[in-house]
Amino acid sequence: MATKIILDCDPGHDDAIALLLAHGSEEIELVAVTTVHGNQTIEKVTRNALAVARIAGITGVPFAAGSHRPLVRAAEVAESIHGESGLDGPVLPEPTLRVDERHAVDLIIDTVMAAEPGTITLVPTGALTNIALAVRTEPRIAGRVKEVVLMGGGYHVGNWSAASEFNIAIDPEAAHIVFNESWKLTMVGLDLTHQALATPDVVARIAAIGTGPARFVVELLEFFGQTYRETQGFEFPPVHDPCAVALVIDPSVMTVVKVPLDVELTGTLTLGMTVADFRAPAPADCTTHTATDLDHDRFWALIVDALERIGDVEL
Ligand SMILES: [Ca+2]
Repeated sequence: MATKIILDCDPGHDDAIALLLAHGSEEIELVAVTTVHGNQTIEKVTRNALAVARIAGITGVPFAAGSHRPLVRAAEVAESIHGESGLDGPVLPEPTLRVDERHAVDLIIDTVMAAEPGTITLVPTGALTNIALAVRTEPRIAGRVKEVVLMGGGYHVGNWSAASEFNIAIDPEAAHIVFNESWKLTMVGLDLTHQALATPDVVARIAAIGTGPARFVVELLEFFGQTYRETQGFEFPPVHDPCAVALVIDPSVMTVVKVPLDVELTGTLTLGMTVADFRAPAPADCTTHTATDLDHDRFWALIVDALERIGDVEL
């Protein structure tokens, strides 16, 4: 049976690919999409999510807009990576889906509380503001979700600072709430996602699919590749967010280890760092995990499969 997920995202080039992967996978049932400030403003990322829905042919799934800023800190956006629109590169169609009237936090709570316990997986690929607010508003969701599989953080690597990853760094307080909840949590961080490089052979395989959604992904990767080369010194861009979706589709696509994790809130150099304690075997009551090693070929095969299953979509 397909795993039901709520994708909480800030599209974002890699978020857009994560959305396509979730939609195109037989192993996933996308039950809601929620947006959060991050790569761009909430208005822009919500519009982008709806445009991707049209490109992918997603219908019948509620899309709700969420938090416009972090819990405590001033909002930051990643314009240097994702451009002025948050999804620069491809020409985006006008969205046809209308955004849900509910706030993302309410849609998350409604969806989890209405479902059978243990059936909904939360997949956050942006700042954790919505997820933190949802579990503070309705604490019972912590015991009702199946698990949280998030893209963010890293145990050795940072990108927004030397020690912190963007999604965690821009709202560390929210991340602290989410990492310290009682639910099972898996961090798919930069140590893992920096292995998910869109190498030229991968881009060629996607281009060869020849459909509208595949062309869209190639255009995303071209823009993303350029900004990653210019601002981060990467030869090929790491495609972060689909890694979290891939783990839900196929747990054998990466190695995951149980390890105590926490989020630094007071460091002067390390604010927003996700600290993993690898000193000893994790205690029995540890609920946090981190991904370590990616099967690169298997990962990209999942993306190609999903795009082939989506096929061509009439715009
Ligand atoms: Ca993202």
